[in-house]
Amino acid sequence: MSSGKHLAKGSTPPVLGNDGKLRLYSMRFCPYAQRVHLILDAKKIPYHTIYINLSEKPEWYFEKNPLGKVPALEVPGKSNVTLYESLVVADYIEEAYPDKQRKLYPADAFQKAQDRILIERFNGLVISPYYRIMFSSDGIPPGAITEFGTGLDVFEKELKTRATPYFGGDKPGMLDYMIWPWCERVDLLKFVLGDKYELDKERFGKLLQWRDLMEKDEAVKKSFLSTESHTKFLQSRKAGENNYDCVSNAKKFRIA
Ligand SMILES: N[C@@H](CCC(=O)N[C@@H](CS)C(=O)NCC(=O)O)C(=O)O
Repeated sequence: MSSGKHLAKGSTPPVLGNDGKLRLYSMRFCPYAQRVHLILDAKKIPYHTIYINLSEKPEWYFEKNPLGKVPALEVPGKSNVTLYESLVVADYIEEAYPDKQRKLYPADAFQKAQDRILIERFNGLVISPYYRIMFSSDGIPPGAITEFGTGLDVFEKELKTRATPYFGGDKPGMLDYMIWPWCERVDLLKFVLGDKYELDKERFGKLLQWRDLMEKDEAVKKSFLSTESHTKFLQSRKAGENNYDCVSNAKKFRIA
């Protein structure tokens, strides 16, 4: 699988055969699902991708994830029970595939805990104001833009303190990949804040350098979508259409 189309109500569950590969239920524009693509791609673990139409969810999908959300991961040998919640799934993959040479958390338990804290904090500091700017129905809530900048300040400062190109050191690690999907989408703010909006080059100098480096990372490239592609989907979402198949699939997202 997959044909690349997002499966909808009335579809039948895909038949994939027993090839031992993981199966990732995803949606092409979902940043939470992208987290799991990034981890699987960074660790070079083969997997199938099954895209789900989240506006018209297939009836069978609730057996995969009772919450009806993506991502969900099906593990061979553990039939019909899937794992969901992006951070839980990412941690599972890291622990279940220790033999893969690429370790994404620091070996030191204290440093690992610090990275976990930052991953959790990213939610309130950055993701939450981002969504309030992008999707509030009655205009941009007061303070949301300031809050978004203050949230990014924490990560700018952290990169400065670490004095490494990536949060993970010389290569991206779990923290880099868990925050990346929203950083890929920062320029989408132009959609609501106007074309002139961009991150302040001085205030966010380290983060901008990091963003350029991340775009060249092999795992990032596999799931990367340009601002133009994200904008296409956003426009369809704002028009109430949610056109999940608006960008040709084969080029940008891996199809197993
Ligand atoms: N906390 C979840 C969030 C996942 C999530 O909200 N996914 C969205 C798509 S980006 C979804 O499936 N929405 C469908 C719905 O809520 O019904 C995670 O980290 O995996």
